[in-house]
Amino acid sequence: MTADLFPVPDEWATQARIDAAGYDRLYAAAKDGPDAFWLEQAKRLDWIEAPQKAGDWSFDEADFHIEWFADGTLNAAANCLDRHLIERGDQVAIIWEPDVPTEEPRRFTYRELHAEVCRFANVLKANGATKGDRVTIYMPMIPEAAFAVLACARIGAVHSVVFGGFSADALAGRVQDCDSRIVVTADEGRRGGKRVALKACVDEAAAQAPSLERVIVVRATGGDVAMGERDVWYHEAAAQVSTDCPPEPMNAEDPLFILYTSGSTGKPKGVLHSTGGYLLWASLTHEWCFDYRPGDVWWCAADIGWVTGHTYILYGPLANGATTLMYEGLPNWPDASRIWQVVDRHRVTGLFTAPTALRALMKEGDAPVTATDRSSLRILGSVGEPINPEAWRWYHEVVGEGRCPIIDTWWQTETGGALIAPLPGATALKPGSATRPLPGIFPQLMDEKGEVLEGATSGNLCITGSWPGQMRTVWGDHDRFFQTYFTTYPGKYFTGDGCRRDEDDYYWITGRVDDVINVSGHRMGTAEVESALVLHAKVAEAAVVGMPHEVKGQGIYAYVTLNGGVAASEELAAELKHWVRREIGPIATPDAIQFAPALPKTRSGKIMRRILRKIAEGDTGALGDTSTLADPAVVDDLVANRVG
Ligand code: 6R9
Repeated sequence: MTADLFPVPDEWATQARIDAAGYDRLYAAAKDGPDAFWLEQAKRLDWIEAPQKAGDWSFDEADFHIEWFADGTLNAAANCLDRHLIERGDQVAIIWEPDVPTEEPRRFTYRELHAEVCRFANVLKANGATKGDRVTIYMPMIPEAAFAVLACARIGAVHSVVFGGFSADALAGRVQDCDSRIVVTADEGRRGGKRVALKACVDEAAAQAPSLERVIVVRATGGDVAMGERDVWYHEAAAQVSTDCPPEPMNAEDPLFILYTSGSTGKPKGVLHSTGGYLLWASLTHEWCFDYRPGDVWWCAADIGWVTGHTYILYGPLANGATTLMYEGLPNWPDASRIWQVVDRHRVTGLFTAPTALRALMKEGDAPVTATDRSSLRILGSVGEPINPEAWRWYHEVVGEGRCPIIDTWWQTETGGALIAPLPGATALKPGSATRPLPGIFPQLMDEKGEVLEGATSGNLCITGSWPGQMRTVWGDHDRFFQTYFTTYPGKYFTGDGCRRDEDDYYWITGRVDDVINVSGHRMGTAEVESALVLHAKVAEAAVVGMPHEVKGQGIYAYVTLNGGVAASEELAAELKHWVRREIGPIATPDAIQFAPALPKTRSGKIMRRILRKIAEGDTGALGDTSTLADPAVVDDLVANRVG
């Protein structure tokens, strides 16, 4: 397969921070002298005690450990705020664009943001939060969400941001898992003109989360909420505290945050990131990949409930002293021009979004794009799922008018920041490829037998060594961390992704090879959806697989076996979709439900997901070997009654 090559334009090669030779130099330096390389890179952070040690790690079972800059001391919030005050105290740090376009944006300079964060930190302290405590943040995309995150970092509390679209049950599980005593929330959220009752969800979650003692409520919409014993209005508490709050000195290895993410088995895992290594990776990759320079207006159009929001709305840009835009709403509301209108309104220079958003916008045609100016745009990024070449080209040609490099960044919650991505001044682009590994990243492709594959080939993507932004553990379950990522291919970090490497050593991520599906760029464990389904009184058994979806990338296809005597019906299918939505959240809503008298199982009782995937994909002519099935006739029924 030959793909088009988009060489680095001359003006990029000459003006970007890193050109092709620069990339080669950095890559070689990180490989040949990692300690010196990383200690040098670490100087971009402001250390209270500068580290003398770089990486100290082993992926082997006998000696498993991962540490970076372990003798260094710093504070992440001070790196994002205090150190900018002298040089750029009056520069805008955060631009907040409201859901409703007729409302005024809000802007916070570094000085103002510093004061707001200190105030928030003092409110947390006044409510008992101390270093090491876990604080759950369940917020809409309002500035106070950023204040809360940075306030935790300032006092050394570990934040756990839970996406505002998750249900009360999902929230309760996450609060309990890390024993949060404090939840920060808002009365309501707003998105696309609709309101989300966040505080009411917290109340519901509290009933199942005995660790929860205090709920700090930001008044965002002014909507009616019930305030009880454990609840505190943020604005009332804020009026009682000062804006003076010294940053807590933290060891580089002290935890900065937990972020729950879906895996192939069990409940979502609390991915834990460190203070020093994570912050360095966030700052470095934001500069490398997006050629960040002073004066840029950077817009990462993610939600802070996902890792992309953590790294590229907050920590990376703010550590670099950038102006970062935070948007409350949806890219296509009130109409398909909105995202480009926001670009024009704030003269955005760099935009970072997901293929699913691009595909949805693409369907509306070019007119909503071309009706806008977009001349401020210099660079365009993509993240969250493989970008199909058609969407890539549209992004490049229609949105960027051929002028802006497309930076397709491959990474994961676990990796902290981008690992495989082009550098705009260094890397020729191929539509659909995340291109080349960043300096310090050593990928390997493996076959099913555990052999390393060389050259142009396809296999399972591993990373052979550690990098500063790597997760440090699964909260409360270090063994699960080791088992999940380091046992499939001993001595290597296994990503869970499949990947092709071409003759130019370019990497093409093909998607998950485990039971994780990627719906609109959001990770969803099929096991989670299955557990939600079987909680319903009428459901005996459920198996969930991904299916191709034009806009979402993957959709959720659920096979459901009903309890004896229960009749299948359209109404029941709708009820089950609603049920899952309530149990987990709207992003988990199945796109298709097929009622099945039985599921295809091996004689040992294992569900043959391979067959279920094929049927969901509509690829029923190539089901492969079904001879190991306990009852091959089951498959005929499934094929005959496929939904869609
Ligand atoms: C950052 C983020 C991680 C999974 C990852 C992979 C997929 C992310 C991608 C991509 C192809 C890209 N993924 N970026 N696949 N090209 N540029 O999305 O983190 O939510 O943890 O998801 O997303 O499958 O393993 P997370």
